[in-house]
Amino acid sequence: MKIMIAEDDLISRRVLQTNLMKWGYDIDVAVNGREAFEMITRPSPPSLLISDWMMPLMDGPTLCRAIRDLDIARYIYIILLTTKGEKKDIIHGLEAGADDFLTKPFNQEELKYRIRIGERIINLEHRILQLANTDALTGMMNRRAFMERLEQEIERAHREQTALSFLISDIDYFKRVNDTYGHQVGDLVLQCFCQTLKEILRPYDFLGRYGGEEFVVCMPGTMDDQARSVAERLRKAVEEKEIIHPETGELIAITSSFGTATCRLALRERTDDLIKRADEALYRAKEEGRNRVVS
Ligand code: GH3
Ligand code: MG
Ligand code: MG
Ligand code: MG
Ligand code: MG
Repeated sequence: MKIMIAEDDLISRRVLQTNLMKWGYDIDVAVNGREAFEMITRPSPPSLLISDWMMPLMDGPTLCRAIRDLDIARYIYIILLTTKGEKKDIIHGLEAGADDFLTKPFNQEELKYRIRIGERIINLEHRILQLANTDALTGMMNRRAFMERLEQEIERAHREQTALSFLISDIDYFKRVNDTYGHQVGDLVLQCFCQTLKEILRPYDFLGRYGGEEFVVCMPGTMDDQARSVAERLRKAVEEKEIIHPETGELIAITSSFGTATCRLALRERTDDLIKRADEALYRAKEEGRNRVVS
């Protein structure tokens, strides 16, 4: 876990640095509030901040408030260090968004265990986010998380005028798989299907489970021809994949259909319309006989 120290006093900073290193943490150091704030807005911010109250340029409570006003994905747990032990100061610090505080001079062992409390909360948050965003069966992004990310990517595509394609895939006659082999084997087939897609996708493409046996892929920076060829590679990989029945050893063959659509930048196309076009293409792929890609 990465901890940031924001402290203008050299001696206090050194003591904190030494102890945090001894306790095994990664450390970022800032010598005043403004520097701390700037570092926090950069990529890979710390999970926990230990901040002095009195600092030049920006004091601890102001730093707290500025961090809480930021739109960042992860919560930063803040411990304020203060010589101000009075109730009204403590309330002021907590009001500004601090999670905890220690009155200087403080016991280093106490700090160690207060950091532990912060770690527990951060880990819980991490776990909750993971559960909220992940599909339990496949481990992929669930529909909600995917849609959130897709919205962001479409916004970016419009802002930067870069291509973006989207595809939706649906396993053909999946109900038969369930009917023939049972729901548990159906689940396994879903996992294999998803894994097959994932292996072929490029690092910047992202995959989500849209519904039962429907998966969606966002391909940033991808034009329509490229999107079709990605979909075609996925289709072929699924067709060629040999899924082995875990008990009987039988080979279970599946195919899948794909609809692709490329975002219409000139029309400032919205997410709903892009999905609708891909969905209509998928519908045609089914109509035209399945195991194919339609755009
Ligand atoms: P089509 O080619 O038209 O797509 O036919 P299909 O049978 O795949 O279509 P349909 O959408 O009618 O059936 C999808 C089936 O997927 C029905 C549902 O029971 C099954 N299903 C949805 N979610 C799960 C799941 O999590 N596990 C399993 N085993 N089956 C699921
Ligand atoms: Mg100070
Ligand atoms: Mg169907
Ligand atoms: Mg289906
Ligand atoms: Mg379906």
